[in-house]
Formats: sequence, structure tokens, C-alpha cells
Amino acid sequence: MRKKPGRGADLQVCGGSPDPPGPAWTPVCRLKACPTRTSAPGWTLNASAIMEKLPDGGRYRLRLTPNKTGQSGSAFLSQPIAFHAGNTFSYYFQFQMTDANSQASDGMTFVLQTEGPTALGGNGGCLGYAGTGPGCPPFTGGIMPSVAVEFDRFQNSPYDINDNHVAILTGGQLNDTDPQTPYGVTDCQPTGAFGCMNNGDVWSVWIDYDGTSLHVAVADDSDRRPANRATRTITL
Ligand SMILES: [Ca+2]
Repeated sequence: MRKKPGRGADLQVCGGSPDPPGPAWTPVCRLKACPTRTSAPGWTLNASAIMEKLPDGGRYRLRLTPNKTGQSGSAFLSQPIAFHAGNTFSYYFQFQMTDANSQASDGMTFVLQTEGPTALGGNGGCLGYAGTGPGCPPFTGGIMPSVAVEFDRFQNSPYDINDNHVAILTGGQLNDTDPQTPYGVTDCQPTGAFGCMNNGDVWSVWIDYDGTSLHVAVADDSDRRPANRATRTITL
């Protein structure tokens, strides 16, 4: 898995379900001053991606890019997972795109790929997944072969429907398939209201493959799964 580009997109990786609410805690560090690591067992971190300790002093989370322009970073499992015809999978994670005042551009992608653990696409609208080039896509240089789910919160003309959409991508291209807008919120600039993926909330993501189709569900500030948001019939 992997990803991301633009400014201030943080991917918080959690195994299983989120922790239940606990007692109030006192921050042991402020986010920008919390301890960081440039490696994580089992993972390959690329470019701007680092592990960053949570302010409660507990777990580390994956920070794909800092809050700067022109960034791209990715993180993949170092060892590939064998996948055969008829196999299925379910994956759950949480993300947080901080600094809504700077729009937390441009978003991020969850990627299944066979290129290798150091794979990385371009920054900005390429979401660390697609290749770069003048004019309009398709561009060369994206991660491929691959299937990705994008969480895109900056509208690039002419190929994005708005500045807050989820879509399925293939072949390292920004070929948005079945683009859908969480909560129907289509205007998230300059700040993010509820339903804007850049609003600083912790979002939950469910990605499931049933052997025939890829299904994606997202929820703002909730770990309760809603109806699928995007779906594509695809052979992995
Ligand atoms: Ca975009």
C-alpha cells in the first residue's frame, strides 16, 4: 500500500478496528516536535514518507508528506503478498489530511502494484501515483501495473470532477473510474467543512475485493461503515 503527494496529507495506518474511546490524555509532544523515524519494520518508506509518533506518546503513524508544496512520498510493504485468482481481501485504515487552511492538497492514493516497494509517482495532482508531463494525461512514468484508490481533494482541470472525490485508478493513470463525492460536498476551498477530506478529521476507509469487484467506503470522523462509495469490476 502507499502513497501521496501535495501538502500535508497524513496517512494514519491502523490495524483492525480503532481503539475505543479512552480517558483524556495529556500530549507528550506537539505534532511537529514529536519523535520521527525513517524506517518501519516490514515497510519501505520512500521520499518524504516517515513514521511520526502520535502526540499521546503511543503509536507511530505514517506521514506521507510534510506540509510543504511539491512533495511526494510512498510506503509499501517490503515483501509482496501472493495473490491468486479467486482470492479476496479486506483492508481498513484511517487517514488525516491536516492544515485545511492550506487546503491539504492534493490528496493520496492506496495502491496495489507489482512494480516494487520503492514505487513512487509524481507530486501534486499526480498524487504520488501517476506520471508527470505537459498538458493533459495520460502521462508516462506512473506506477504500473497497478490498481489504486484515490482520495483527491484538489480539482485539476479537466480531469477531476471537483475538489473532493474518491475514485478508482489503474495503470498509473488518472483515469478516474466511478468518481464519487463523500457526503455530496463539492466545494472544500479554502477550508474543509464536514465531508471535506481535508478537514483535519480522522477518516476511516474500507477497501474490499470480493474476487470480482473492488469496493470502497469512507466515513468522516466515524468508524461505522457506510454504504460503498465507489465500485469497479476488475480482475486482480
Ligand atoms: Ca486532483
